[in-house]
Amino acid sequence: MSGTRTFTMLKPDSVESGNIGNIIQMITDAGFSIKAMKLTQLSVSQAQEFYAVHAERPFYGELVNYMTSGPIVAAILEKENAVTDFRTLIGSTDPAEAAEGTIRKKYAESKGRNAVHGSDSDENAEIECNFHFGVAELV
Ligand code: DAT
Ligand code: MG
Repeated sequence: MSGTRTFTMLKPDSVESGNIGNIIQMITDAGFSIKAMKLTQLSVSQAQEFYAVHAERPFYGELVNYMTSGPIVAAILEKENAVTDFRTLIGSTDPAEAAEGTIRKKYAESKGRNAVHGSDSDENAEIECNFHFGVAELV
């Protein structure tokens, strides 16, 4: 059975460009409820750990630099089929390939600076929620 929680980050480009209000509106309009949310900034070691699965990829250094370049908004979202439905809402990694009406189509600048993160499986959603939030931070 599909899980009901996913994890998101509104990435540094979204905060910098003043789009976090619009993006949160899209998320709640799509039926997600916010279980936890904070403005924070990743350290280099946190970004390296979060994206460890990509450590061998050529863009890893650029990705870590970018994700630590400014504040992000981290959040836990709840909805039926949260992981799948949120991946649909955000659209393809590359905004040039993202469907109309998706967050990345509207707000992402490029494949690297792509506005928003969404967990790719229920297992990773749980790991990522726990990475950023403690039990006391959940409402
Ligand atoms: P997604 O964020 O859609 O799950 P991913 O897990 O494949 O995509 O990659 C993680 C992030 O790494 C992605 O959001 C942006 C960056 N990235 C991926 N492929 C890239 C590439 N070819 N060039 C630059 N950055 C890339
Ligand atoms: Mg991914």
